[in-house]
Amino acid sequence: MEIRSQVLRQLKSRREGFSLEQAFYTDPDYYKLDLEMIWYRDWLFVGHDCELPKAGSYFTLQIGDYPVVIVRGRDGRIRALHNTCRHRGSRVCTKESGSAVRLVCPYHQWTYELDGSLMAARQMGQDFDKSQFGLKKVHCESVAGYIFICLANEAPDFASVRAAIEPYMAPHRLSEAKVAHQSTIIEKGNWKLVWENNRECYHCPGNHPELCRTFPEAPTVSGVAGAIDDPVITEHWRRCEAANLPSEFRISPDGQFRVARMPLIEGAESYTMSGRKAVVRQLSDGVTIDGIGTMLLFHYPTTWNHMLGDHAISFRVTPLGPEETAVTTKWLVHKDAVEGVDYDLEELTHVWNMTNDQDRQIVEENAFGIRSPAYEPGPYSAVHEGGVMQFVEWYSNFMVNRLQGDEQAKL
Ligand code: 3BY
Ligand code: FES
Ligand code: FE
Repeated sequence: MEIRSQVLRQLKSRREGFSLEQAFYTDPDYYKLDLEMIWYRDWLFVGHDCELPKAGSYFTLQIGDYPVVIVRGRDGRIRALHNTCRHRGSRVCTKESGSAVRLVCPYHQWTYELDGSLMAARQMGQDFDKSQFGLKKVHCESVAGYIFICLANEAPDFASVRAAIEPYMAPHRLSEAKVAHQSTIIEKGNWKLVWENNRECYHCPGNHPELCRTFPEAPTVSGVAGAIDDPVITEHWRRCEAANLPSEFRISPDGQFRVARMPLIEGAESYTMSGRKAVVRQLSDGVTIDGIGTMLLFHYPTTWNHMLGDHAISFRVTPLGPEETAVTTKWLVHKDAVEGVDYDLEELTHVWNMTNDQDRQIVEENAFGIRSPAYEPGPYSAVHEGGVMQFVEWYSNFMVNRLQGDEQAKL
């Protein structure tokens, strides 16, 4: 309990425009509180519809202490289930991904239907009521090819997220795409450092030579302010919207998610060294013009994305510990695009493979320095780090609201 009031006090008296106190980036108890307040309660992006092509396709993941399996049912619906057997609790699905006719626990072979209901349990006696022992359900929603789950008993509203982001994502038809490549890197730093780094491009010129060939370093592109006053951006929106691509910058009232279609550097079509498209086969026929730049979507705390004309890239953040975070990147292309014919895998993935590794090094050095007893919160650049301030603001408000809400609920 003590830790809750300490965090609440610190967040309420935090110095605005400055990074957080050390403990928020290092302390196991603070990390546990992040899990409880955010990760176990809010909507989390986990993967793509197209990764579950048929009934019985599944993938698993771990959120803090919760193992979860995402599976497509015989009815075509995607569901999320707690991956803990209702017999004695063994993990049921042990592989990262696969395909199964039914979900069979490896321990004593209790057998579950793809919707989680218990179908068979050997020798449990006459009176055993199978209907009481199905795998527990996790809230699950799919929007424009993106699967979100929520571990809470009662999930926060998702309809407003869907309504805001679906029109921006839909033209890219990502439910019909395929994952051409994926990578998972481990960054030795708190999940919030991964986000803080993502939310600014102040670090780009000094660290991302490959990305900077095509991605503008302007804070109006990656941040949360000023886009509307930037004539290059507003002209980009006008042109894209005329081609039926929703583009204008939109951020949710609580700051948890944002969509905006932003221009790349003049003449660039894609994140390649040449700036030319990496995939010959257009991702979707919903995109009818060239030069659409990148549709940027972030949704805290799990995902940021780039949707281009020829491909899309999704990023998923998973916390592994107080100072360890996994970042999974997926490159999505047209489902019929053929490697070696329609795209060269090295060309498609090079820029972001390099960028991810550069960001990993930055985050790890950041974490290293923050561990110093000499660390104290430092000032963000008002010009370049508005996006970081916005993330920290969201985090802080979110934690304060939840912590205060819990206190009130107890009264
Ligand atoms: O991936 C991104 O969206 C961010 C924006 C600025 C730095 N990084 C490239
Ligand atoms: Fe799953 Fe026994 S723990 S069948
Ligand atoms: Fe970066």
